[in-house]
Amino acid sequence: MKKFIISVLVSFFFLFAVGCGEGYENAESNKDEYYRGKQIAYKGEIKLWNFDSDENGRMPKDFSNQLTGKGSLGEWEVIKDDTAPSIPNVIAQTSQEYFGYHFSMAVNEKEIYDDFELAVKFKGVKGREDQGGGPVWRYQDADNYYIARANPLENNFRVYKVVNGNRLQMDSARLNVNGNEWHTIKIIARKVQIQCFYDGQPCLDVSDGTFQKGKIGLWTKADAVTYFDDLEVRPIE
Ligand SMILES: [Ca+2]
Repeated sequence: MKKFIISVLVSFFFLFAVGCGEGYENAESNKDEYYRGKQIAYKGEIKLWNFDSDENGRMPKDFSNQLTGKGSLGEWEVIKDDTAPSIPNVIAQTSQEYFGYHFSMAVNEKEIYDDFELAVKFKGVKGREDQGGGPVWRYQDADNYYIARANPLENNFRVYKVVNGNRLQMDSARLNVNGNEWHTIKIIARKVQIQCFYDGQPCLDVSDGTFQKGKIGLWTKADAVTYFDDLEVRPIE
């Protein structure tokens, strides 16, 4: 009985300490054992995009406006935000047109990454159909890439791959995603292993080898108005 009580208490501790519900356990069988537990060895330079010296009202330097699905391009622009993690600027997706299956992206055209640690801060501002967003990586073109996003309307955090324009969910975790607050999504991509963190907590973990390297960017869905700041990438061995 005592053992049972202790195990229940431990389970509750992990449930609340980790902050990610269902989904993480489901991913256990997908873990890439070779990379699990291996120390991360960094290489090259850390790149940081804080958008603070980019011109307001325009797409930041070296980024392009991209779209998967229906409708017209989103409206990405650098704007001032007093709550920005690095002031004065953030990059924002401000279009509120709703087209259904419609993913709007700001893609960096300068850098190509294979294995890396990527972090970005985001704030879900509004959206009736959808809110929130997240980073894309190993982007080949507007129909082929990986993406992880957190959604304040659904209170979940998910990782997908988009192949030939079809979005396929790979893992999901339930958690509280508060709108109008800044949160951090971090991705560690090592060969086929993909780990996704929400506010520092490991939540999603999958193994997939569809894309080995590519561009990085930012992503929103439907009519989500979302701000992003401090996109940082650190290449790893
Ligand atoms: Ca900034």
